[in-house]
Amino acid sequence: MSLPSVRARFMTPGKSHCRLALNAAFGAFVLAGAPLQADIPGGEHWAFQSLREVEPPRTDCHPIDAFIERKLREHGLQLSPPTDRRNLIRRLFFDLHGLPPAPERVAMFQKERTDRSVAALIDELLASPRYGERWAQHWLDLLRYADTHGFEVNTERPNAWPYRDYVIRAFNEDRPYSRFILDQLAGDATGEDAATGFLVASAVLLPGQIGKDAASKRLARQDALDEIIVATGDTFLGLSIGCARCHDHKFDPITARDYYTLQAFFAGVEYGERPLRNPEAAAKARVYSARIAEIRQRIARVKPPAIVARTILIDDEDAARTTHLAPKIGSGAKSPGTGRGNKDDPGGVNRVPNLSGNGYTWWTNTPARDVFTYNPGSSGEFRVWISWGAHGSGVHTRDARYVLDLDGNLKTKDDQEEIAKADQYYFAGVSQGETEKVPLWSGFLDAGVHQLREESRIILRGGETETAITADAILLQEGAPHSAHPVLRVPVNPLRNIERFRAVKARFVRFTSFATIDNNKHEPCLDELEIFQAGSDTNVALTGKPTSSGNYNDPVQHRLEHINDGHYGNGKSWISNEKGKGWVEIELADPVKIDRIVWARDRNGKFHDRLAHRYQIDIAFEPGQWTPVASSEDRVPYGIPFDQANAILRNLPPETEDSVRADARELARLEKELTGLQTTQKVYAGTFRKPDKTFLLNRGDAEQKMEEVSAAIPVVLGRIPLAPDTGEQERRLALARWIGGKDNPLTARVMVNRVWQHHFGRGLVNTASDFGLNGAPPSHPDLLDWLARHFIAAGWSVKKLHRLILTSRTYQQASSLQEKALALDEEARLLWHFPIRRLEAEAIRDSVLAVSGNLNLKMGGPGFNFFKTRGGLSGFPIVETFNDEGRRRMIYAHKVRMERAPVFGAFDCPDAGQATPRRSRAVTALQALNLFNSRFMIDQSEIFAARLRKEAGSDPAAQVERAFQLAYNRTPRPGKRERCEETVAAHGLSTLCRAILNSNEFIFMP
Ligand SMILES: [Ca+2]
Ligand SMILES: [Ca+2]
Ligand SMILES: [Ca+2]
Repeated sequence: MSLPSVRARFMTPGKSHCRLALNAAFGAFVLAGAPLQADIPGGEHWAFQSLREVEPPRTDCHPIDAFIERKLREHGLQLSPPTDRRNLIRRLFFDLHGLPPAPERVAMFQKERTDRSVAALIDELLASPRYGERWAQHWLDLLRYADTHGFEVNTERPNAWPYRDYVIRAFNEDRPYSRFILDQLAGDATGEDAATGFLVASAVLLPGQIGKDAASKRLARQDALDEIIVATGDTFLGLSIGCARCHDHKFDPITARDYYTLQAFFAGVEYGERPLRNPEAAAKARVYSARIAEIRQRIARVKPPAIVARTILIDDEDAARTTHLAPKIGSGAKSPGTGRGNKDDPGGVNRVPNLSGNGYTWWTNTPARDVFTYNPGSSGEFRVWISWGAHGSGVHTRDARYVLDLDGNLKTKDDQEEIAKADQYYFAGVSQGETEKVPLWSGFLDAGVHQLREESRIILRGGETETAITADAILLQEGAPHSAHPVLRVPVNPLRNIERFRAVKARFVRFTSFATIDNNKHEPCLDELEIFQAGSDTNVALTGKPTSSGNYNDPVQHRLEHINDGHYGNGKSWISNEKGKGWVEIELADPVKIDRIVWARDRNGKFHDRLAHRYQIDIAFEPGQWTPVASSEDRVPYGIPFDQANAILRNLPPETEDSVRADARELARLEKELTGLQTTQKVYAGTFRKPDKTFLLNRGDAEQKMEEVSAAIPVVLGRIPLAPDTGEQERRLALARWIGGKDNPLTARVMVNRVWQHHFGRGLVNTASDFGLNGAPPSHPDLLDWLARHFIAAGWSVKKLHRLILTSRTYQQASSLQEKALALDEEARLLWHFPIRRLEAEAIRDSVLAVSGNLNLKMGGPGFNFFKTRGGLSGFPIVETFNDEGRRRMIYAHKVRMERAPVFGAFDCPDAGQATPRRSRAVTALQALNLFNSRFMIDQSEIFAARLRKEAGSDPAAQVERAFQLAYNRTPRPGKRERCEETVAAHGLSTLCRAILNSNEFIFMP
């Protein structure tokens, strides 16, 4: 486009001289004064000259009005009168928040009637987080921000959103614009990792999509760098530098050499993901960790309760104690992670660690079919805990049956008792919400206390619903009738294991190993077996006589007599002669009451192998009359992550002091928070390495290298001192400081123009991202320079710039039409009225949700879905109904590149294919149709109607009044109310709501 379209129109014959005057005003505009680089052809272009020191033409009014009115007067025009208070507050809300005001806020504002109340309203709006959400969208448009990689495969870019959140935060915090630039070009140096998402916001070919040959890789690299250069030039400088990739720029004094010297600033930038550093979270995590350590110390003083229970843990893979009745279909392997039900879940105050072994087994579910039995093989009274595999896929049965068969004969049924029913969609004890779609361990569900015989079995029986049924570990425990959880001891460890039991008179003590760690790779080793007289620290083993099942062949270090020689460590230990197995026994000198046994692999801590992890300790008074006193059965299996403090808390007896319980709750809370803080969020952002050498390329061809160049800014704009070997980060810092420097002629002009454009619908320069020779000349060059200087002087504060513009009469004037002005300046570039305009897609959708009363104001994080897939090849089935997450503001939608959002995409919503400095506002029939007929609008109309019934009662007149107040902030005009009431009577309230939400008045900014 060569000239503003308004000018083209004025060139048509038969127009008055006034139009020609206006034409001249917007014509080629060359500044007087010394150009920066007058010797370069094109260097005299206005935008390359320093900002001029201009003063407002008058000082008795708002400076902006002074500039605007002068130009209007030159054309015999004037500002329109102020708009009314209702329009003004609606205009400000839509402009700054993209949302309508609440009727109550409007009523208050209408009462105030002072300029001070307008200023206060502007401050209020700028202070709200809704402001950042609205204005960040304008910035993201420039960046072609999306949550997919683009090109044909268009895969998901799941960690792009931290950049979007950074932009929102930066606007809300009123981060100085110069700092905003620094963050985005070199956030790795300013502590804002996410901000460098700027560099890599464009579509990019993933490694697998690039040809394997070196030439293809070089071309792809050039393309990727080109995107960064184009974004930097367009966004910050309003310069289309990308045009100089192959040849010197056609219009602007930007040479191909300039292009490549600029490329050298980015020669070490790669597209990719990296961890998002968060210094605030890290500091918080340190405080939490210290408090957690403190509480843990207090808790550790609480003595763990004595264990007296027989415990039997049977995993679904325990072939010796289970029976398959139907052929299994598959297994659910443990999902990585430390969260609930994940592989390394260490347990918490309210749950045991993950005891599911390798995962779960599953079968096809047939109602009432028995698929599996657990065979505990022990008689006695046990509390039974069951578990299963949970999975959010929705195929697991919702009512698996657990049946105790007392005589173990499955043919006899009259002895069968159903002891539990499990919803295998969920964790134990959970019955609503969503479940992750991965294999998870359910945790234990209490199936009650039952009397078992040695031959008793527990049957897993098909539920009534769904297509799969799963089995995982069960646990039986004696003597824990009131416990909310199985009481499990710490896993064995090589250093020290303590066994406490009720005092019992003994003459023989035997330690038997059934299995050693590492799959029985070695024979078991004990460095000392200590046996303590009840209530004392006297080790009575020292005077006893050892025997064993067999001894390892090493007469120096590993000898039988080392088992009770009083010396610790590998060199003074006993080892059996059988891999995994073996027993060692001590006959005490005299029968004595004992209550504690302590054993270890190597108390010196050097050796970890040979550890017996499945074992039993028996005592006897008469030879051969063995009674077990301790075993590994009630320990958490070796190798499972285990949290001792939580285990203590979990098993606190009822008489525990309140302070300990309070500590327990506090600990649980802090640990949860800490996990959140320590979860490393990744961000798709610039990643940085040693820069490549940069060469001037002949015709942009990566295969035609010419001479090497080093980083430099375009010659027409001057030069910055930079050694050729400047480091990667320092290069970007230097570039960012030059762009955000107060002497840069383009940066401030370009930004104030963007802000102006979003307030008035059109910039002072009509081509917001092209300030070059081919761009449009400014309509008000003095005002532009004055604003740019003011912006810099006010510390690059965007909020102050908003305040300045919004407090002007120019902004607050009515949008009414003046005939003469319309004939002369149809597009109101002179601003003789406030140009009304249709809201953007985001503001329409957000406003519909707000008026219906169900807008979810949750900020930040991964986006919600408009499509059923988050990326991939074409074919994106659309989401039609939205849950709470989908009722967030549209800026939080997961944006699929090159795929317009359903319904709202028709409202000129950019598809992130290219930068969109200014949205077109075409009005098409498709928009109206889309909007009117969409499921979303039908749903919202019903929700809106429900809100009206709730807030206005059943009186149709009151409903209509409330509807108008919510949607339009006004009362229906005379006669209109009756017609609306008729609509309600004939077609229902939601039909009226739908008409209102589709009306022009609703979707236009007044
Ligand atoms: Ca298992
Ligand atoms: Ca039976
Ligand atoms: Ca020893």
